[in-house]
Amino acid sequence: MMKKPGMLAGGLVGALCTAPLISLFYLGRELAGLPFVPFDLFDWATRMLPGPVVTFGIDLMVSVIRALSSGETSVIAKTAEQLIALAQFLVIGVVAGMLLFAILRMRKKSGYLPGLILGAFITAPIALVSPSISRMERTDAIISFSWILVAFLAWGAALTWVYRSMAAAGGEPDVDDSSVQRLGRRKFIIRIGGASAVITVSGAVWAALVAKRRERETKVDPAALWSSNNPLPNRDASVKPAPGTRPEFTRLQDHYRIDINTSPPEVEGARWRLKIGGLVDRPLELTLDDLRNKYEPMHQFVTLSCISNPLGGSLISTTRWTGVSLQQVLKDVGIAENSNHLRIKSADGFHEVIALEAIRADERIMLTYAWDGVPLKAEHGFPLRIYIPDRYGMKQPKWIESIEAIEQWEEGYWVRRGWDREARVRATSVIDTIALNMMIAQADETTLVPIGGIAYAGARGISKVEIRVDSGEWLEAELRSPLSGTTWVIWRFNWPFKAGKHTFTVRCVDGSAAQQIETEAAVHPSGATGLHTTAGVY
Ligand SMILES: Nc1nc2c(c(=O)[nH]1)N[C@H]1C(S)=C(S)[C@@H](COP(=O)(O)O)O[C@H]1N2
Ligand SMILES: [Mo]
Repeated sequence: MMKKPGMLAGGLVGALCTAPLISLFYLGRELAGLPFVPFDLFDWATRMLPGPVVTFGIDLMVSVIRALSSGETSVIAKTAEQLIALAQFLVIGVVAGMLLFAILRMRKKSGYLPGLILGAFITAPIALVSPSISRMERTDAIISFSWILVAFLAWGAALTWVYRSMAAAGGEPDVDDSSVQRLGRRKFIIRIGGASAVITVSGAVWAALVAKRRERETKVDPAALWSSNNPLPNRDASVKPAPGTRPEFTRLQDHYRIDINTSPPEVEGARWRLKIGGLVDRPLELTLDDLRNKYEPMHQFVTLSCISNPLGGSLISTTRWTGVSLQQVLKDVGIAENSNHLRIKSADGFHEVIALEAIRADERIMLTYAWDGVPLKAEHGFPLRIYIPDRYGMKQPKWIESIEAIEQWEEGYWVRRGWDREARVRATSVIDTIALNMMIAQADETTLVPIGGIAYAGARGISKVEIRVDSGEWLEAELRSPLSGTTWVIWRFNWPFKAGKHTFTVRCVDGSAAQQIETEAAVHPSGATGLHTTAGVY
């Protein structure tokens, strides 16, 4: 006679029942926009964990990615996050399976009640913490809650059924299922594994096909992009980028992405309203069309950088932003005398606070609804985000839902988690290329090798870039006139080639004559500083 199945079996069966559950949630999301629980749980955890832990996790992930690959850090980071979220959920399933088997083992009769109770017990906290449910309208939230409840009840029942089948072989009196007896426990588990794999894979494939189709449908037509139809304003600039320098204008699909969401919040444009309230004379609700049509559109070439961008990193991009000056919109609401700040809240629970003084002083601060001539992509903040010159991305909410005029300054999302209050962009310069394959022969028999890259100092602009070869003198590079006063500047230095092992170092001076900080500092808490170098045998 076989023994009752124990915790080890519980863990295994937990995994085998949780994998199809993940697939089912994926299908639910793609077919009906229901919450994808594994990501919700992960997102909740990142919002709840103490700031230093999250920061450590992000830093670690960015360094591992940079050490292991040359791909786009932000894309790989999102994928890694998603895999961690799935693993986390699977582990919860394993632990719950162990727990359930342990409980069932202790009971004389293994009815379905403990499994159902476990399913319900798991649902309650998940539904409570799910950031996607908390963002929903009431009825949608109820539907989503019910879906999660039913899914977990089914999961609890499935686990129990497997337990009972296995226990039957162990001679449990009230269970008369003899299939396990016939098959043997090992074969039975293999069958369960097979069924689990079939459901998991077919569900995931179906969901992926639905997702692919929607992606095709919502794909932006390249012909609609501003950059497909217009030359860049500095096309005639005399300084040409050294071959191999990153594109001066980042293609939309290549723009880095960083936010606190494993998958971006999906905001429905037609139902969305920008609510402006708090200490104002006339609270306002604006539709997307109001923003597009009632106000003079404003276009700005903008370089956006993440404060977590390491020295020479790829979390920095440039495109053309379109929106309305916040000054214009605020005129219509009438800010009350006693109001000093605006609190901006986003659909994902992110928030930031900006001083009204800063807005009054800078008409470039802009509510942005389009990038490169088309509506913002979901992951970049559709329908509305803000642009604040000279600040890192952490100060600039995407997916904006409301703006409230308030009296006192408050900490924003990342400030509360230990990052810089101002998050003013620190000057940085980067070597992108030593273009050895593009040597320029000179009349005097020397050869020049173009070296190039970018320099960026927020809205302060760049006044000088210098290059040092090995421990030689600092030599001035040429500056290409930039797309605007707030974008990165492309620099180029024609290096008189000398074969051998060399180290190249770059530094810059910003538009207010301040030298780039040479002391090395990590990204936390105020952005990376230090000089970028490239070394090799040439
Ligand atoms: N609502 C919301 N806005 C946000 C964030 C976020 O997590 N949620 N992340 C910020 C950070 S840290 C950066 S660097 C920029 C990145 O914008 P992008 O992903 O469009 O490049 O968005 C900012 N705005
Ligand atoms: Mo960021």
